[in-house]
Amino acid sequence: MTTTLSKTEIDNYWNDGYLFPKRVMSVETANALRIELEQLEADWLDNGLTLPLNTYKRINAQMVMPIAHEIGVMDSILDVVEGVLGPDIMLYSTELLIKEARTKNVVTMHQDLTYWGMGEIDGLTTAWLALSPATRESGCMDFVQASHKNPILPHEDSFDDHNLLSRGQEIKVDVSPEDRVAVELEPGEISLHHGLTIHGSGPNVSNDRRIGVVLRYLTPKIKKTGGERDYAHLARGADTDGNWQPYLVPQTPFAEENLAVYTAARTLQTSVMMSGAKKSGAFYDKADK
Ligand SMILES: O=C(O)CCC(=O)C(=O)O
Repeated sequence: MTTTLSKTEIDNYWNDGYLFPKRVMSVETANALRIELEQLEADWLDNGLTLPLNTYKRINAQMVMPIAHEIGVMDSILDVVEGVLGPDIMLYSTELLIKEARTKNVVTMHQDLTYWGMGEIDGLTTAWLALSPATRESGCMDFVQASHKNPILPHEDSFDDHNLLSRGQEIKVDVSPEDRVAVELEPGEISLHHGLTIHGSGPNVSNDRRIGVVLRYLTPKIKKTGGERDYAHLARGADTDGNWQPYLVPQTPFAEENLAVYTAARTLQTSVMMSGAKKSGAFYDKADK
């Protein structure tokens, strides 16, 4: 499948701070991935993992779940990403952002780069792949057009139980309903968004799970400020700068050696992500999300 972006699509990304929908696989392939993922969830829900299964799904799933790494390095997705980041691409994280049917979990409006210790950069983009229909009813994302032209704006932490974000952070800006662009996607389609684009999503009031595979990509030039080198996998091209440590690519789910790297990355990222937070503790440790 050819998914290279046209000049117009690339211009749209930089003007709007997002681009969608872009088909990167057939509906059949997306359905097959969903079945594989759901089998893995069934196999591992109660299988003696140290942390709740949802924690591994929520962040850095690419380090411990082969399917999450394999989706992150799919050529059809990297072709799209190359249009905005260029030929050298690192996979930083795969997050399986699943909202179960008829549940209240939301993602408040925020800018991704707020707590990531990377500054206000253009060299990070997120590809959000739908493995089930992402609709207004199922709690698809909303984007605010051209909001990536802002710096990082003030955010407030709520630590709300129904918020899927690490600190329940919400941007301190009123976003009116007319300024929200609903990112409806069919299985096998992706959206792309810039790290400063204001976005969020509502609850899933539908009768199906909303399954998003959230892929974070960086150029190798990006460097985290301070601290130890974080982990990222060279997905395409060359690592020109050595700012990131490679992680061991998982061959089987939750292998001991992969879990060790997962724990190291979690410790390192928690210290950056939770810096200055009023509540302490590791992030994404709830069993129900
Ligand atoms: O999946 C969602 O509803 C929100 C995802 C999100 O915040 C992101 O991809 O940065």
